[in-house]
Amino acid sequence: MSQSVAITRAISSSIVACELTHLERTPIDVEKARAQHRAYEEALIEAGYLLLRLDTSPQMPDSVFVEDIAVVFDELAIVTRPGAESRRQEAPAVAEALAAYRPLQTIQAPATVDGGDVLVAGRTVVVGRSSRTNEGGVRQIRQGLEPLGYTVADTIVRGCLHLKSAVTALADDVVLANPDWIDRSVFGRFKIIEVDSAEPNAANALRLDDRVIVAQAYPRTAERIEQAGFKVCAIDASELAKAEGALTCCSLIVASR
Ligand code: CIR
Repeated sequence: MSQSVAITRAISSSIVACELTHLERTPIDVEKARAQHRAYEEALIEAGYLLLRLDTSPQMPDSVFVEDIAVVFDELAIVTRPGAESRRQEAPAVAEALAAYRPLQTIQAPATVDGGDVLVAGRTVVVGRSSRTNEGGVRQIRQGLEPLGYTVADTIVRGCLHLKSAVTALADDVVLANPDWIDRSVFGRFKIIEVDSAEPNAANALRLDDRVIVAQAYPRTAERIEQAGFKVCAIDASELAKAEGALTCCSLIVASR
């Protein structure tokens, strides 16, 4: 496989009935959300990825947030068992797509994991224990990855839905974080770029090979990322944000090997 693949999933007509944890429900314009999602996919193609978009159905309101359904490593992919029951039916199609690229491991009940709670930076993995990811989920991830030489740490998620709402990796040794929502000691070995204090939700950025995709809504944080030497590409994800999703959530990156 010579080109890296980005797996996305279509926006369901029922996205208006998505799961919400920290947000009040506000009307979502499905066509506008689809246009924003297309622009996101185009940004992935422009960055050199082969796009693989999976279908959805009205029974899967949150299907666009494909990141929660798997975590992809060079050696394998872990197919999750999402914390929200409404999302478990999303897994089979994602597993089927990933099976073409990686051996699969699957999180087994009663453990739950949302991919949004799993931060990967090189050989370091940090798993957030949250309303979606439980102790059993952390244990199964550790059992799957430690034999492969990964270091797996865990931390509590507070203030937001997923660990990656609070912190994402911009490089193997750099994270972007909202300092109020993370335990700094867990990220001791990383350089931490803090989001601007006026932009608490800006910590979710999508790291690609040569650039970082950020949300247009957070220009001050984008400037900080740029000043740290990263190439930044900003896209409008405002409609998806109403479904409590951000940028990493909308793709699974399968790196070429
Ligand atoms: C959910 O609550 O599951 C969706 N409405 C949003 C999921 C966003 N995913 C992510 O942050 N990884």
